[in-house]
Amino acid sequence: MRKNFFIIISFVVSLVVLFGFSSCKRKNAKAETIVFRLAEIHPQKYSTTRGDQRFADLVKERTNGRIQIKVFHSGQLGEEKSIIEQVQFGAIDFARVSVSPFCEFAPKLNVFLMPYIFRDEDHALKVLQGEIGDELLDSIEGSGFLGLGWFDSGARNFYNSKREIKRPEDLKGLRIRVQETKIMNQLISHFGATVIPMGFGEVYQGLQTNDIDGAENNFPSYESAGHYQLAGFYSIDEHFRIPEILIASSIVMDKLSVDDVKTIKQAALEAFVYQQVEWKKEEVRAEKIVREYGAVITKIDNKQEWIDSMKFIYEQQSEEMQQLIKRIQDVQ
Ligand code: GTR
Repeated sequence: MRKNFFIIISFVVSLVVLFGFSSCKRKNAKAETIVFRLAEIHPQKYSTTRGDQRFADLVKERTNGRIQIKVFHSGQLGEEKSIIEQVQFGAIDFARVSVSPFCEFAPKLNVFLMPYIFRDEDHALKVLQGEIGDELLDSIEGSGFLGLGWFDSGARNFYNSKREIKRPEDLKGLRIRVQETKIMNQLISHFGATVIPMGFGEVYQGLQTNDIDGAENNFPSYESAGHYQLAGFYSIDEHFRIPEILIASSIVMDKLSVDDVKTIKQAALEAFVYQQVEWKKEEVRAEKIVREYGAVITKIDNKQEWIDSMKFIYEQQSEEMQQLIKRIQDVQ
């Protein structure tokens, strides 16, 4: 009887030990590989998506496969605004988004929504890769995000289905889709256009159903989303150069070691260098496609007139913003 009692006890103990060990092994196995999700609204072939993938590959390589990032492209995880919210509460780990919808969460970045803030592409890249770019990335911390790096997005231009836009007043009466951000709204409605905020993924349909007459974007977005087939008047006025940003969720990043975060940041910087080169090629390729399709591409004659017509936005900015603007303008 006593012997049987001991056999039962030792059986139970070994079961407990065995179970404990295997579950502990499972936990370790889980800690070994972490799989994160990165949200991207552009299709797989687009340069930002390829930049995201380069970032993911570098992280995987440098952590020996321990940290894996799966890129969900083509808006599989939703439109940018909702992606950003999900990153903030940790439901999505990483995202590549335009700075415009992100400004609401990181107000200093509104500086990139100042029209004609950059003289040209080189000026923009110098700022993003320099002290100011780093400072602005750091300014995001504390808002639920970690700013990892910038991607290039060139210049945004107006396009529509009705007529050529040569002067700011030609925008009058048009229904123009805008990104969901205050400054853009304010700026475009100033010219007598009706602004219609909507997600990027809805623009094609908006043009098709005539809910909107046009929008504004760079050549690659105009081309890859097929907008050129429905809104064939594209005017190169270059009113905005709004960068793209790679963000991570602080909730998620706080669980990683300092070394892992360092690896992730470094990978993002290298992905930026790669994407910049790809971006230049993509701009040329996209412009060629839309021209060949027969879109009417108008190079505006008097850029100064456009610059002057948008100056009022600068005057409305706070003292702190004015200083930041000046620092950016002073970068040579
Ligand atoms: C593109 C940008 C997208 C998105 C889009 C838009 O240039 O790459 O992330 O923000 O513009 O207009 O919504």
